[in-house]
Amino acid sequence: MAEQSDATVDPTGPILILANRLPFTVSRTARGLERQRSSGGLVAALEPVLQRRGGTWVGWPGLALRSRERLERVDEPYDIVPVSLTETEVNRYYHGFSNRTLWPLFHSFPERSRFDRRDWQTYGQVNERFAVAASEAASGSDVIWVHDYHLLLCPTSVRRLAPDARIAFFLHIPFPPYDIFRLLPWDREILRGLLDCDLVAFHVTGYAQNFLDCVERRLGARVDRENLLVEHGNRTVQVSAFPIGVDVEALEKRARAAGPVPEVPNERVVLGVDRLDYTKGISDRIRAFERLLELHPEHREKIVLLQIAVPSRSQVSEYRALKREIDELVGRVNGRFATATWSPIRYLYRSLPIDRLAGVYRDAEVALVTPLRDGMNLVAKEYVVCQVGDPGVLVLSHLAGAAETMREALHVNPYNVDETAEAIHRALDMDEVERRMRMNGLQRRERRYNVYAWVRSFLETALATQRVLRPPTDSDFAGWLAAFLQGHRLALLLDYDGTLARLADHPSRAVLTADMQRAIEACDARADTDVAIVSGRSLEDIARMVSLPDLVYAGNHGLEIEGKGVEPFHHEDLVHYRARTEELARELEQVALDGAWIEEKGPTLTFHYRPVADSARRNMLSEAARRTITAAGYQARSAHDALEARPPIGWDKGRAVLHILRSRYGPAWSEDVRVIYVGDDETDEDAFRMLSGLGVTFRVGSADTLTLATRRLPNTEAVGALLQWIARREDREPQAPRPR
Ligand code: ADQ
Repeated sequence: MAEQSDATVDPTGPILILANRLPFTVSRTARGLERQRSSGGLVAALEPVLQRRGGTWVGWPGLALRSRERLERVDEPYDIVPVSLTETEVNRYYHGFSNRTLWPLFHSFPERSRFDRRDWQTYGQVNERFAVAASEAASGSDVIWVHDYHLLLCPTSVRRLAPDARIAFFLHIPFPPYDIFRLLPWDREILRGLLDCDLVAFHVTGYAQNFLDCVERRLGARVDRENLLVEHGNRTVQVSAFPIGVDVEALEKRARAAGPVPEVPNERVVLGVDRLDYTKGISDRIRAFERLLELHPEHREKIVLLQIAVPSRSQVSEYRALKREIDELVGRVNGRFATATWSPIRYLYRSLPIDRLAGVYRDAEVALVTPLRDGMNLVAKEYVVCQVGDPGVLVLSHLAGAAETMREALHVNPYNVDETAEAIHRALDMDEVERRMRMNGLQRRERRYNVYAWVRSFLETALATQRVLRPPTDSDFAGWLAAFLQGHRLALLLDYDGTLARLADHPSRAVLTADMQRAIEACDARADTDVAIVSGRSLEDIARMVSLPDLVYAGNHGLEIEGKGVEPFHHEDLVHYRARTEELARELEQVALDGAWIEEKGPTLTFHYRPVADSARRNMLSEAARRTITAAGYQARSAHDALEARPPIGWDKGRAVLHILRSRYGPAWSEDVRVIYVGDDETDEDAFRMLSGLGVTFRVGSADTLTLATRRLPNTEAVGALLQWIARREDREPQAPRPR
């Protein structure tokens, strides 16, 4: 990264920022609405970009605007779009889902997380509202940049409203490991929301890897871990890590300019600065300080823990309880060690203006930044850049994102009170040479990668030409399947249309390529592999299309099954329904207009509307067909540009798969045989559900609909490659059980 300290981003088009809050806080006073500019580094970094490129900031003003109140543009060089929220919305979306569900869960405190369906619904509605406001304001924007955990679903709505927009997301808090994220009842919806972006970014690579784990395991999405890419629908999403920085020059200037600060006592200062939040580890820090005074009495009366805590989220009961806990702890430690002239802890429960804070940072000999979990932690960085005099020492939790880059700090496990106490002792005793070496290293890095560099590198990546995930290769297949298949017999179950053969205008034209046919044959020719084709076509039709006599075939979604090694099966109600289905076909002729047509398959039929040119007309005809099908008591299932009408028999591809496996391998099949199922449409979901946890299932195609399949494959070519790998792979023979 080139060293640059100003906000140079090549100016081209405007950008749109979408964040929970506007860059200022609005309050209602006797004089009307007043706004106070946010002093945070994020606003300071983004404003110059908006100034150069033009743009819009969409966010909640922090209070419910009354009907006639307006937020006038004052001196911002960009547009402000306030999103108004009602009190209930603020409670459910902000205090509720954002701060009581996502915040604790993402910080790995699942026991504090509350899962409330109504909060979730409001969260969705409010996210939609933000997205509508953004898409109305976005025209001409180069990129829509969505911030943080309040707006995880926004990208989906923005993508729907502005399909060609470049959407990028940055998460300011950690992205938790799979085991924790998985606890969220709406985890898959959140992942899909994020994948509607072009770029999804985090502070550190650990969070990016967690995200990749989750999309791979919960959505079956294909990921490239080396290049941090995810395939979603027909797009490739870039995942990335950009550790946020601070406005180094401005802070340094403040630290130099600040005079003596009244908050700083005469003793040597050990400093804690945080929002009052249970993730920040304030209680454990106080306990560690207490332990230090026990273990090293020589520090008594010479040092003070200056803890400055900004009130935060006091509407949430956990935060009020935490406030009480800290008050009591401070009282206890002070009561225990205080002398006539000295108290060990000075505790300020308030915010300090940034100029004063810079002076406090400058004068503290040790900073204790010991969160139990933190996305990055800016206090660690602010402390470092304000060390303009005799350098102090940073004690840093290894559970803060900042620990990934701030290597010269003294790292501690914040839960380990003894270790933290010893680290404070070491910091207080450290000689100047070591302190200078460590602080110089930390400062150099923060200068190089300041908040402007952060914005610049984020936008460069967001605007870069998009990369495409390469098709899956043998090494992917081996990674997914080799250990699973090792030494076992394989039942390979394959759908036909859209899986083995590309979809065509007419079913008769959806033919197998010669390569695909050879690959299927080669799989079945292996002594350890049996292939079955499971299709919605009639049994006779599917057997003719594949033309490999040794396979098992299931036609009509498994209502009829025949082939080598299985008990032939024809559902007992078939005869009864055949006549009824013919009747339904005649009724459907009424709506088979403009080229739509009916494929009769004996007991089932398919209404094809692909040839209907006009899309409004298509919708109308398919809806009319759906009504006719359901009125006849049949199930209407969507297929590719078609509707399947199935008699109301409790039978589907899942049941068919079970029949094949049981009749071929016996009731203990799930122990003896490995199962792979590959399919491309909604009717295959029944098979994925049946095999969930029992086999490996693949959903083929670029549709980004939710699937129960284990993994996704992009197209029939990828299926061909998979089958070739299965046919060719080396595998040891099934092992005989070891003698006891
Ligand atoms: P926060 O959880 O708010 O941010 P942090 O990064 O530490 O945590 O930022 C806190 C900010 O508040 C700092 O700029 C600090 O100066 C200021 N502050 C704290 N106490 C103060 C006080 N008493 N008076 C005045 N100012 C005070 C979230 C994530 C972090 C991530 C940031 C940025 O939780 O992990 O680093 O976003 O992405």
